[in-house]
Amino acid sequence: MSERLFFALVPGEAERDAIHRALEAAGGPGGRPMPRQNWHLTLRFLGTVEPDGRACLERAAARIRVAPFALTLDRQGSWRGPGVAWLAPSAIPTHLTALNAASEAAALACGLAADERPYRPHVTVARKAPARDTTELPEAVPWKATAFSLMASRRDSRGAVYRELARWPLANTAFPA
Ligand code: 2AM
Repeated sequence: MSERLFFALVPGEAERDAIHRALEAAGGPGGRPMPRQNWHLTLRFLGTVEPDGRACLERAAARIRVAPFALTLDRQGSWRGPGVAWLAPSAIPTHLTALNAASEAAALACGLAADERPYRPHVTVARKAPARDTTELPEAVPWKATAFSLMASRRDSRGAVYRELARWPLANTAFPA
């Protein structure tokens, strides 16, 4: 059965608590809030993938070597058209860029089309949100990225439901000491 897939960083409970606090300090996410369990930072959207494609992506992901890294969500804003309210890092760590590039390479190696759009790392916190200028978050969110995940997305009557299919630890060597 085909599935809609994406690679993502999945926040731990500490990060989720920090996102929650940051949203409270900022006066709420606006619009239709994304439920806490849905928060994530997409590394590469993969679209609809058949089981063979998923197996290929999992093999390719298992070969990705990027060390763990820290990032800080310190900005909030929205995209007018889709009404997406988001939190984002103002400084994009080189390791996040590397992980996006490695995800792109995995997608291409598995026969998916290239993603031509610039990578804009963000955590969607609401949909149908009113337009707002990009501003600094009153409380920044520290995030320790120690793993990345393959996620499946489907819609039910309440909106998007995400499921983690696989997770790989971040490590820059095949056999960490
Ligand atoms: P969004 O939160 O900004 O909408 C699962 O749907 C994840 O993949 C979400 O983080 C979503 O980003 C992203 N996504 C969904 N459709 C996409 C598309 N066509 N191109 C890029 N990213 C997409």
